[in-house]
Amino acid sequence: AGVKGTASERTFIAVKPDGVQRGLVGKVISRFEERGYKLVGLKAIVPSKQLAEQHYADLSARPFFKGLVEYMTNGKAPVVCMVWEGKDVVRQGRAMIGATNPLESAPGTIRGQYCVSVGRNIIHGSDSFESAEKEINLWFGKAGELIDWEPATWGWIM
Ligand code: 3AN
Repeated sequence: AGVKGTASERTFIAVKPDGVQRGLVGKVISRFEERGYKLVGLKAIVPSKQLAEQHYADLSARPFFKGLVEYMTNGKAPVVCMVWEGKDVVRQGRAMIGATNPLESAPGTIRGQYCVSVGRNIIHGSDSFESAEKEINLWFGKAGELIDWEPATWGWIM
């Protein structure tokens, strides 16, 4: 996940199947691009049950876990997986996404603008640098899937 606190910090962001169904992939990408972040990985996949269970392992004891895994993996739409890079991107990503509880997600945030249900909250973002490392490895484990590149604007942003 790059180096924490530097311009090389990385986070894992995923538009979940409800966000893909609702045509919000472009909006999510635009928000991160316009903020000044760099897209270093992108793919659409229907995750295996094993992958979804590993991703949400911390929630395995929760009553909604089974339904959550089913909704992530049923193939009614893919999950659009991304890795974004830039200064403080883990914490900024969470701030841009907004709170998990829809009643607490501020109107300017992604969730605050586009959703009302906690079980259909369109987007995932790593909640810490350590989670980002784990999730990037989990979803983008294969060599060559992440691209190091230098945007012409980088020096004007970071
Ligand atoms: P966040 O996605 O903001 O990090 P977590 O890690 O507490 O929040 O929850 C992960 C995902 O589990 C949520 N994005 C949501 O899809 C689902 N989820 C969380 N709480 C509930 C709930 N009470 N009922 C249904 N689904 C939930």
